[in-house]
Amino acid sequence: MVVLANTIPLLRSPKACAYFSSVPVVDLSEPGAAEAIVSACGEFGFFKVAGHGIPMELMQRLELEALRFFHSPQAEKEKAGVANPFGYGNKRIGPNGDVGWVEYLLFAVTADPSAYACMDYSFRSALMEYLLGVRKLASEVLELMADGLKLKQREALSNLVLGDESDGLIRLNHYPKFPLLERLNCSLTGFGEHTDPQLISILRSNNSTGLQISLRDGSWVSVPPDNESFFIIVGDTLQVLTNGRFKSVRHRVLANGSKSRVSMIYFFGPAPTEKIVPLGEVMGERAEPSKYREFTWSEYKKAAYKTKLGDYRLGQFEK
Ligand code: GA4
Repeated sequence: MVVLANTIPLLRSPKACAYFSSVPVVDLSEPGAAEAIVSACGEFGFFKVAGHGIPMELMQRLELEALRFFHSPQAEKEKAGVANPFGYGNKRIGPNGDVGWVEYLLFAVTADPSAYACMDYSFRSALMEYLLGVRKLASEVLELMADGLKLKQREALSNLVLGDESDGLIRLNHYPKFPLLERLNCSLTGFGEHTDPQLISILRSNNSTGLQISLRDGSWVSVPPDNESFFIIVGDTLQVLTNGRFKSVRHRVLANGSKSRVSMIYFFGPAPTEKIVPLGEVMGERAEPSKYREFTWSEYKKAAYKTKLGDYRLGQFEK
């Protein structure tokens, strides 16, 4: 009864949501990948990556380790420390009252294994290998993106988020089953709608539905799951760097209750002191004025943590 009472604010009546059957898919090993990335980022702020070369075994290992953690006793999980913002979180998202039908682990990415001391050896090593693989993927994607944008320096974007001082985060989300939902013919807000503050986020999930994105016309579509691929989400900072040419995509997760969902998302942010302004080359080509005032990543992050999940965070930085 207590569980139900606590989750009532998260209940949503089912609204038919179209399947997004035309998710742009970019095969990194094929010619034309750079152009396909630029076109998907402009139209949707979202695409799927195939041909990425990351072994399925690496993804599955982390998924199983995460599930083992989330199925351990509550007291064990809480030993990771209550997320503030890092650690183990249960239903509470961020510091400003947002809630969702989700439990998670959130950490800063570092090469120092002691940062993940709350995990046992096999969990930690699966995580660290996964992070290495996804970093390599990020550098490939961002270099192709720079090619597609015709930037002189291919590493202009990847250097921003892969340097020693860069601000990467890893989030492991578990949306538990909730069998009663089917009988109520309802779904639950797993993770409310929002945009990601960083440049890009790379998401991988098990084969369960739930992720939805908002299209340009404001309609919501449900993304067919694909546990062999990665989804790239354009964040606010990349929107600014491209002066709005790329869109940070609003997305959310609705839990259907019949199958548990596990996702892992690596958020690629720049160094705290990095100045964020539209790239000269992107502006030059289009000879347009900057739509945003200059800010540092640490300013943006500080401002973001004062907002609610669904707020339009870029508003404060528009000219
Ligand atoms: C959204 C994207 C990432 O999950 C995250 C989130 C962060 C958090 O959970 O601590 C925030 C949210 C996210 C943006 C606004 C603030 C901060 C919760 C919240 C209400 C880790 C991030 O970087 O920003």
